[in-house]
Amino acid sequence: MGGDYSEIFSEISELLQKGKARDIIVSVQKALDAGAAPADILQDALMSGMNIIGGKFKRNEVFVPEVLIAARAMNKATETLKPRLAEAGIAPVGKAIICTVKGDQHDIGKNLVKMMIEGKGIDVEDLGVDCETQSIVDKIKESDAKVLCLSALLTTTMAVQKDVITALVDAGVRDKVKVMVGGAPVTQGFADEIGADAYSPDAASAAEVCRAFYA
Ligand code: B1M
Repeated sequence: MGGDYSEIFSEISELLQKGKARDIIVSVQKALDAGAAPADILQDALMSGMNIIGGKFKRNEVFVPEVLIAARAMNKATETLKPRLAEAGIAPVGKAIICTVKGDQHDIGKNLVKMMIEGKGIDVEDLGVDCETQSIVDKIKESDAKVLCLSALLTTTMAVQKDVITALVDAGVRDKVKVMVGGAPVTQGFADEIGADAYSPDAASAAEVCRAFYA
């Protein structure tokens, strides 16, 4: 540990931006073999590459197809990191449910949050993206999950997090679960306003906050 990984990190970032899913797995493995910390690969190679793509997307320098193949490469790379990010040997302490809300297709952040929560020894059921509010409520009714994690990446879909909480109240199951919200446009203030139990700005703190509900 503690070596200079800047060259391999920029290689990974470049491969992510080009959407080279197969090559990126090889490079991530190379970085791991060289002793780079999984959390640094995630932050300084993958997330930084995704931020560059995000900036280009915003400036109309790249378009949805390019972002999609980059996202696919990101998901492949994080799958490679998953076993190394998880804390080994912890028996499951309970169950959580995660999804991206209705109208929202973004899943990279959700997948990272899921991975980090699993790393805390919690079983996570993933309902996917663009998840119907009613199906979330139905799942909560039948499940013994203690925490519901809602991700939203669009200013339009963050409002759906509130709809889910309202639907849980209407169905009489609001007290069954703690609701944690997150995603780039979401803030602590918004979480308070909609009556969520918790907010987290990133995947690592989401895992900490989620784990605390099982204390
Ligand atoms: Co979209 N997109 N996108 N996009 N996209 C953003 C979000 C945007 C900011 C880009 C921009 O304009 N700069 C913008 C939103 C603007 C806004 O609403 N304020 C935007 C837009 C406008 C759109 C479309 C409307 C574009 C269009 O079609 N015209 C469209 C909407 C589709 C839909 O969902 N209905 C769209 C589509 C897409 C793609 C499909 C092409 C692709 C998604 C592919 C996929 O996810 N499989 C995509 C992508 C990749 C992005 C950017 C570039 C990257 C998002 C990402 O994955 N970041 C994004 C710009 C950006 O963020 N730089 C952008 C990396 C990820 C690790 O971070 O998801 O923030 P993030 O997750 C973090 C935290 O937020 C937090 O932890 C994670 C890790 O630390 N977190 C939680 C997330 N969920 C949490 C839950 C928690 C706790 C923490 O508790 C439950």
